[in-house]
Amino acid sequence: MNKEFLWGSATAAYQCEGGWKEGGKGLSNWDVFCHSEKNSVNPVTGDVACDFYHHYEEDIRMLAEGGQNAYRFSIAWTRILPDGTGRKSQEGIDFYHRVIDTCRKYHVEPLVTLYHYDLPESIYEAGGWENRNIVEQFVEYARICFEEYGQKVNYWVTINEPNYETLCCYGFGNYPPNVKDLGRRWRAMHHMLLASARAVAVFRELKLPGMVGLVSDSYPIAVLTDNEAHKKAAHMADLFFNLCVNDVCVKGAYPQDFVDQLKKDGYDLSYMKEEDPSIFADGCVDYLGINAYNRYIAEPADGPETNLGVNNTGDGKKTKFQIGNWFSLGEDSEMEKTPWGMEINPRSIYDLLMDLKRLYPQIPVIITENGVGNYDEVVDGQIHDQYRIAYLEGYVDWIERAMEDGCTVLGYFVWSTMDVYSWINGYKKRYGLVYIDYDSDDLVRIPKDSYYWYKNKIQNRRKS
Ligand code: BGP
Repeated sequence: MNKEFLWGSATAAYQCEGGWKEGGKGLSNWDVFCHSEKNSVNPVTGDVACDFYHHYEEDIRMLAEGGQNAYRFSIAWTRILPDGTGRKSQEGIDFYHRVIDTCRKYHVEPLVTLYHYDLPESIYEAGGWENRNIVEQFVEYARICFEEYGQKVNYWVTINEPNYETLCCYGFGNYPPNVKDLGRRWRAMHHMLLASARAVAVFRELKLPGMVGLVSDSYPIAVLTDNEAHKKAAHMADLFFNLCVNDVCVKGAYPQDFVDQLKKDGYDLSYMKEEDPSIFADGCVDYLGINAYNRYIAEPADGPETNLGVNNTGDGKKTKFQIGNWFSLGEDSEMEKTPWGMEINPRSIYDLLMDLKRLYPQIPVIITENGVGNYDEVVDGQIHDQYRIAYLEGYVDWIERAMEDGCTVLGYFVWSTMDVYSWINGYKKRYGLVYIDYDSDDLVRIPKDSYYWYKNKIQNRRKS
């Protein structure tokens, strides 16, 4: 097993693969959503995306030439099981064998995510994550992947971001099924956590080498006023954004005050079954994957009203976010923000890592995503993305300080390897170390300045 620090970058199937109807693939809910009228904010699709389906060798080679020794990607459930369950597709299975073998050929460690937002359409139609049947359906899919690739993959992720995904699906309403109903959200998230825990148990049963984790979008929570009401709000925000996922997959149980608050809010929790605590306890992760993008400033809620504003467009406009009776989100006006209102605050990743060390001292962490989306420009065939370099430099620097202060971090992945489809902002919001010229016939790849910066950084770190 690779004991070297993992310096890599990440993508997800729907966002980069394209080939939406190739290789025997079935339709996912994102394929259908992007072709529907509901997709009005950002009326483009991932039908072709970066065409990683045909360019994977080039993309992995470029990643390796950029000094990286690890690549995080996700498997499309619909390539393995086109209908979600039952019939397997050998063509789809073979595709990921080729991707993993290509990683190995270039001495790149694959970190494989089983589920990154794209659900088989038939499962989605039957209620998706709200329907408890999905737990065993996910296990069926996970088992196939573990059995197929388990001897050549050392790092697995069951599920990407149960928190943020369900917030988008059932809170902001900007991901399918596009509703605003937090009760349905908590239910869907519960099933995701159960599915993950059951898949972890299967992984152990198969006695495979390697480690299995879950990727959690986690946020340092800060207050600008240090009084009791603000501290209470910070704790509620921590429950809402972090602890409701991280405690379950690391400690095997929800925080009691989280469940108490859901009861107080009057949610029907009958979907929490008697056997669930033992499923959670048997499915704790080997490591926690952390997607780190943002810090939140907590303030007391100004009443029972819930307001789930979101900036979908990158126009710099402010939006209100409040969970009635829990907390509301404020803003630190001193801090620089991206056009989407995300705070740029490298030090916050240090605070987050120190918090995780305090809460879960036994669990190693991998930073599975960190990066900044922007409108990049090509000037004389080059992309001078100094803002991205400054961002990444700051975050890497603070991660290294956290490691010096005792945090166990096994790896760091930039989001993203190349420009990819952004869920709400399509192809305008770019995160890649490599630029994709979407107007060119063969989707030409151009390394950005940040790609070379990252290469140097990794080389210097290896020497020291
Ligand atoms: C994370 C997702 C990624 C990626 C990233 C950037 O939450 O795991 O898939 O999309 O966010 O998000 P966006 O493209 O919406 O800015």
